[in-house]
Amino acid sequence: MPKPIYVLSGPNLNLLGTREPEIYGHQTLNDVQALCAARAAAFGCEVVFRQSNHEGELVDWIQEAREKASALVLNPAAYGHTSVALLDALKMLVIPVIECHLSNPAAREEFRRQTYVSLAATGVISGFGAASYELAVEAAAGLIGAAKR
Ligand code: CA2
Repeated sequence: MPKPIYVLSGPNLNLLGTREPEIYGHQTLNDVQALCAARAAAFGCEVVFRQSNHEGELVDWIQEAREKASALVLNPAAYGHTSVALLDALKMLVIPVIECHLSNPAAREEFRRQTYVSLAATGVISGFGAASYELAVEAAAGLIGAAKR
């Protein structure tokens, strides 16, 4: 089995499913975790699934992914729009990086239309709700050469 696919989520996503369901859907982050694990398993892969409200903790996990992950799926949440620290950490990775968003930030407020993370991402998947994560895991599996079982 390849190294796990790291799936990291940024601030406030621990509250997913509790508000703004018209934008973010009804599923909780636990539901999203189960979907990611199932999609990875279909490709013979595992996920390490974590969420943090703290920028530095996300930086630590991105650094950890350099050694321990085969690919990284990252929903940076609001830090995507603000954090040069996340961008700098991502630039040190040689593994595929899939940026993922539940909503489609490009169709929302002006301040959401760009992310620093995109500058270091292999690709971006946005706007499909929880399925954005599943699609991102599938993309990551494809990029590391994992075949569907
Ligand atoms: O669409 C996404 O996944 C976002 O990354 C979500 C962020 C937002 O700042 C980005 O522009 C787009 C916000 C996450 C807020 O977390 C929630 C907490 C409770 C219910 C719903 C979302």
